[in-house]
Amino acid sequence: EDDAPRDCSAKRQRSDAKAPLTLPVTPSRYDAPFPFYRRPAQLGHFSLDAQRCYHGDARRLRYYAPPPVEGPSPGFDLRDGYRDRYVKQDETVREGLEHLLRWITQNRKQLQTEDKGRPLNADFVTWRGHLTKVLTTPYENQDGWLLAVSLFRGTLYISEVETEAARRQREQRTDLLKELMYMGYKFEQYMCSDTPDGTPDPTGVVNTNEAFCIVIRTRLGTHSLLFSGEVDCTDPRSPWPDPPSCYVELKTSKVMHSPAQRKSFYRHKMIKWWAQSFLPGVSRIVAGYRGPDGSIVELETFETMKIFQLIREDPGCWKPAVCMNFCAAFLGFVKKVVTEDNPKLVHLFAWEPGHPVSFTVHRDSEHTFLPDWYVEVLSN
Ligand code: 0WD
Ligand code: CA
Repeated sequence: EDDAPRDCSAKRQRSDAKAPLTLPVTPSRYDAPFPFYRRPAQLGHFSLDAQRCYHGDARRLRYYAPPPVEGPSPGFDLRDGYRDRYVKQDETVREGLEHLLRWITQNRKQLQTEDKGRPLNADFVTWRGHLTKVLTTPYENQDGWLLAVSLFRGTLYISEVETEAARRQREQRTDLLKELMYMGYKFEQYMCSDTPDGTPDPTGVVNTNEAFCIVIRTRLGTHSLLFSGEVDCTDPRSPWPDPPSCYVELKTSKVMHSPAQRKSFYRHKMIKWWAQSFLPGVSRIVAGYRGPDGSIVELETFETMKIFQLIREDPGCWKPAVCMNFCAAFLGFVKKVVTEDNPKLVHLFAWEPGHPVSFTVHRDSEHTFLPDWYVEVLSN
């Protein structure tokens, strides 16, 4: 009965002969109509607790609870608790796709297809954050990336590998930057409650081990995608009450004083905010603007679907269609290059600003990332 998958991989191998070795990244190459992107559907969720342990439930889901009136000076002190009420996730632990793979094994039935050789009904499995990096690549001129890919039973798994530069930056992070990172999490605590009608408790501890993640299925062009992303909170009073549009993404940014500052914010920061929320269909982003003393001076809500209208007036700005067309091209490139179904084989796709995307091949190396337990469960 498993003639079909073998046939399919044979076809893929034949086209391999013509597989290109690099993929260009120049925005003008991808300046075409917006590609097909199916409305993202939420398949499920999971939580990571204060010890970073997985639970297949919504125990870490929080509720959007903004201060009474949106306007100036909600009076949040984002530095509060940095020294004495902060538990930081251990960043030296490389989790890879682990939590998402666990969710997949526990929800196999709803992901199955007729095809016995292909246990998951998806071309790609990855974290949302990895796709965000791909989307913003045509406009990125600072940070490169490394994405490891393995083809296993008909599905391509994409898992990020930390670059040397990113590791150095992480290890040499200044105190100022560490505090800024804390302030983003503190803002979430000021804006979220643990119950739908509750009020935030800013006296509590900020623990970055905790997370609520949703699992999304969608399609970009010819590529079906299954990915997971962490969401900050759901709005019980959302104008779009169904998941995933009910979620609200919380962000902080430096308060702006001039049109030039706002223009630069739209060009360089908004692209990341847009890509991150657009991918899973999160409909709103709430920005808290920080004053120099670390207090929030103003809140602003952005509707994800209206961001392209804000940037359209600036001809030098990024284009959502370029981001999506590049992502579709990258996924197509990966499909062409990675054709051998083998969980121990890793193609490492690398990109540095100013260069095209290239790749290297690693057999049975330290880059292998699909865990044995996962390979075993999906082989049966
Ligand atoms: O170990 C790592 N270096 C990474 C871990 C890198 C990227 C993600 N992750 C983890 C996250 O902690 C999360 O549990 O994977 C899970 C899902 O990630 P995602 O949603 O695909 O990632 P992304 O969209 O990049 O980030 C979403 C949120 C961030 O919110 P902001 O507002 O900063 O974009 O996940 C959190 C963060 O709150 N987050 C992290 N939390 C702790 N440690 C990290 C990290 N390294 N990266 C992102
Ligand atoms: Ca956030």
